[in-house]
Amino acid sequence: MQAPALIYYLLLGSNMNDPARQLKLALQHIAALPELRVLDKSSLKRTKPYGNEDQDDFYNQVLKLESTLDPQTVMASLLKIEAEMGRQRGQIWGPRIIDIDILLIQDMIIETQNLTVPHYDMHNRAFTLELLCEIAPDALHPKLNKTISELKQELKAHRRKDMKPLAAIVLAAGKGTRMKSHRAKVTFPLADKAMVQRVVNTALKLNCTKIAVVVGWKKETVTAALKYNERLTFVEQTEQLGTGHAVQMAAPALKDFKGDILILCGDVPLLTSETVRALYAKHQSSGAAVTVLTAILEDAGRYGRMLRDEKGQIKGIVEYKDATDEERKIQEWNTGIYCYQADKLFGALEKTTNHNEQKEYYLTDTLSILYNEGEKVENVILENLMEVSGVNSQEQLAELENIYVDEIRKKWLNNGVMMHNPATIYIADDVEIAAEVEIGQGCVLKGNTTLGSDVVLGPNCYLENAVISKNSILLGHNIVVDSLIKEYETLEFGSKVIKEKAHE
Ligand code: PH2
Ligand code: MG
Ligand code: MG
Repeated sequence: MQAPALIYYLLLGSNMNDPARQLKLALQHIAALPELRVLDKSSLKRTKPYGNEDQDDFYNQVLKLESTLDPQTVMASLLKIEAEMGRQRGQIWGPRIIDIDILLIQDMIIETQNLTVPHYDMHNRAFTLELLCEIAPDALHPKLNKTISELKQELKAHRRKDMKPLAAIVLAAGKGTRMKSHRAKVTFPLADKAMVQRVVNTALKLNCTKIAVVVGWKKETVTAALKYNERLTFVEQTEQLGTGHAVQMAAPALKDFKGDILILCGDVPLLTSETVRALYAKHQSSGAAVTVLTAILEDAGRYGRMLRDEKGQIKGIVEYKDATDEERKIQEWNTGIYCYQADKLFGALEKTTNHNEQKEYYLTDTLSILYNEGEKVENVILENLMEVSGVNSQEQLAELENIYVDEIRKKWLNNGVMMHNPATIYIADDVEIAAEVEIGQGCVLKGNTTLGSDVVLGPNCYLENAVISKNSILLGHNIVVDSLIKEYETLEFGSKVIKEKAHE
């Protein structure tokens, strides 16, 4: 007897190699599968990357299928199409040529190792609900017991309630004299990405709708160091008159902006989005005019000290150079990372003066100004001081890079990757490595490189945007750039594969 046909909804996604064309190809492959019929499809839309905001935009489309095949068999066919089209397994959040996700299969709930239906996260993704709603507004999400159009409405309402708009001002105008270089400091790379790019990425991860980068010294090189993003704007500070003055330069660019503003530093590259999110959460829940990230050290060196009133509330910050001996004993210091209500920030900045030791307009003075106006000043104390280590010299940059790359290596070592003399191995942050991979001494893995399972890299291989499919062996001293190595391939000692574009 013929099994009854099941209704499937799939989401196709791509953000590589002409994604719209990849989706058309995928649709053809799917339509050609036996015992399966394409009944309907949504429009094909360009969408902002979800989860990994510094990637290129995706294209997405939803399909409605009918098939008498069982879910596992359909899933296996879809995975085969992904593989044939050049998708590497293990590429989870990286850019992908094609991603085919099963969203719904009728009202089934399936939770096995290979297949989770409904898709585990579909109710949180606006682009998924948007497209699915075009062709199946009344389909039911069997776990949440809500229709697609209800889920879509809910997500929208949730967003509106939660999200006062957020913007960021990134301070990137300084020269960085102690780098002893003609280059602008924030353009120096830390693990292959300009420091200022890392800071901008953090702002992007927080969904900042506008990011104003304050540039000055060698401004063209700072602009050029940043990947284009429509949320970025550049404002110029022509004279170095202090942090308050620098932030004020962004006022015209943000004059219509009503919401909160993060202040980030272009030379503090390792601040994590989790920390900034915690700062922002405290800022919102407390209703403060400003919330500052502070830290504690027995001897806080030359950092600005936090001043508190008798009730323990922050009442201001005194810069080290202006501080008395008594104040210099204070252990709590200002990291220079803040979240402000936009109008309070620019209001307070207008009231700052340069009557201080350095004849500068200090951003830090806004805290006492707001406190004296009866505004709430809040803080979050940071534990991991590495995150706010600024870079002032080549030595500090090298130190931070070392720490950062070491964390990446540890992550992969703890995921089943074997490394010979790990300290000599370089792995960039967007690299993906399957378990059971062996990496020889001195290997360099850059860009969007992926290693499939059971790959062996001999010593001193250089890989950049390389896809090394599972079970391949690179004997040693190999170079692979912008290329794909097929499954079970062996590269002889010293052989090179360069820019023979993968999948084309
Ligand atoms: N898929 C992901 C992660 N992020 N973003 C967009 N816009 N579209 C996707 O299909 C997508 C994504 C992993 O499944
Ligand atoms: Mg997906
Ligand atoms: Mg998938």
